[in-house]
Amino acid sequence: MDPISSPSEHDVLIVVDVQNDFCPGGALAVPGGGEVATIASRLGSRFANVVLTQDWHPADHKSFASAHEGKAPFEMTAMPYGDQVLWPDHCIQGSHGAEFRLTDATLQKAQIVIRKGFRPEVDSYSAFLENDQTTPTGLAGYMKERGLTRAVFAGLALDFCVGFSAIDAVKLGFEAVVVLDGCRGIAAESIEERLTQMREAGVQIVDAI
Ligand code: VGL
Ligand code: ZN
Repeated sequence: MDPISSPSEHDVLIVVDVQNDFCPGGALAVPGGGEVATIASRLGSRFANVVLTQDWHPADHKSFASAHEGKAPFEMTAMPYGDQVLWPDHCIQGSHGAEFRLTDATLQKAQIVIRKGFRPEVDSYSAFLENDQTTPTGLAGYMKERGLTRAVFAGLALDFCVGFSAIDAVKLGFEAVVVLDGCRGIAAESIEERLTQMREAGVQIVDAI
């Protein structure tokens, strides 16, 4: 069954990190990020199950360049779990930038909000596993318990949180679909890299329209 036009009760729409800081005017603005809310809303109206993720960092989070002396945003650093991009301060817990930029319809439809990136020492792109590749967010258990077997993704950013979420979904035994026109990405190079990795992992990439 086509998950976009007629999702089943086993499908879940996962709306990734559609928050003020990832939209124009925000601290880590994704080009065109503000356009995602409308498409997420339209998609969400067709789904019985909607989950939101929310990037949710403490002010001293180690993924922030400001936490590393002499480092600037978008430089790299080595974390105990591997290489890590350093970001501008963004999505700080309780801040305006961390609030959702979604329609009321989507917010009301959401059944659970998975917050991630709240451990100061570990970043978390994927909605399932933090960047150490071992700490679970709880989403896989939630989906299993609810009989949700296929995850359909829209949101921000395609090359980071959406991409790694979809790849992890497949690794964890779910089907994964990314709605390309329901996503926006940070940079052309990382978008290409992630699209290739997603295709290799067996993620289905579709358009909503
Ligand atoms: C994200 C970078 C840092 C994302 C979150 O939502 O894609 N990217 N934190
Ligand atoms: Zn973040």
